Amino acid sequence: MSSATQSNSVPKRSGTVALIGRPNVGKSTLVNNLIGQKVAITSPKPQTTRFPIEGLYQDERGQIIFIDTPGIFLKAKDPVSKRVNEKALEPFNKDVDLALYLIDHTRKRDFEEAKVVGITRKLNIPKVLVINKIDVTEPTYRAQYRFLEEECDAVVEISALNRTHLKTLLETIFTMLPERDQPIVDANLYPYPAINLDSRTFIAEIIREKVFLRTRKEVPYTTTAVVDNVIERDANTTYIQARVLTTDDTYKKMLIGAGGRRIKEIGTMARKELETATNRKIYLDLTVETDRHWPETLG
Ligand SMILES: Nc1nc2c(ncn2[C@@H]2O[C@H](COP(=O)(O)OP(=O)(O)OP(=O)(O)O)[C@@H](O)[C@H]2O)c(=O)[nH]1
Ligand SMILES: [Mg+2]
Repeated sequence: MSSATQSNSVPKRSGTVALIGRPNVGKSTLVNNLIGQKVAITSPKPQTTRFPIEGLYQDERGQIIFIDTPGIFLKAKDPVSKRVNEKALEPFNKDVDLALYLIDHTRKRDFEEAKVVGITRKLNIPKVLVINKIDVTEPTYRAQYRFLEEECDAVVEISALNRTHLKTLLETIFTMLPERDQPIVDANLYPYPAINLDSRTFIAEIIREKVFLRTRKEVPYTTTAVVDNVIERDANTTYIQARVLTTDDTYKKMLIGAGGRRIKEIGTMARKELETATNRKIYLDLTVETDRHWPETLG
């Protein structure tokens, strides 16, 4: 290679960046808004994300594989919570170049945060402390988190929801990633949408999000969604057959709602979002079933 070429070429930086944090701090919202499309479902309820989800970001500076993870929580007693908590840490057993430790300054530091601090301290990789929800000024417990600013290699304040300072965050991440001559993934392996989920899983996640948004208390935590059939009827129309599974008949009744109104509402919300995402007409046949054993399928 001639010296002229060498001096002109800016080395690219690429790597895998995993998020870590308590439930509800805004990890999935951040990944979606960094990537610019929905890869992970979000809701005001904790424990929305149940397994790690990857999404690819790339520009002239290089490639970043973001890994959204389930929030880490203290009391994991039931089988679903236990498994979800284990899954939160799985990405860190693989090659992760950088951790984004997200905190929500509007919530008090507590034992749950202490657990996350303990886990994060053991990670032998660079860490960026991401202070999220700066669009909210009151209440703030910023001072309780100050010690973390010293422990991490960089600090960035953002609003994931309003996309504030996301450019600064990306710039910080790129400077901390290793230089690599080659792309780390073939971008063609991440066709639109740029996620590592097959479409059935993605559709099931959208349905599960609507369950989280439209049911109360423990109901969302007893449920999952399964897609049985996706049939392309013609160039513009897709027929989807799916089920919401719950562990108990009582919850099944709540999910169906009076006169079937609740499940109809969940189905309509999911259908509309899928229509927007795919630009196709969607028929969604959605039913509710009791299956006490579905948590065993969490893997
Ligand atoms: N005001 C405000 N709300 C935010 C911000 N980021 C996320 N949220 C909200 O916080 C709630 C939780 O967001 P999620 O992205 O689902 O949080 P998460 O960390 O992925 O949660 P789990 O998957 O349960 O671990 C949602 O209601 C979001 O709209 C932010 O910057 N500002
Ligand atoms: Mg999440």
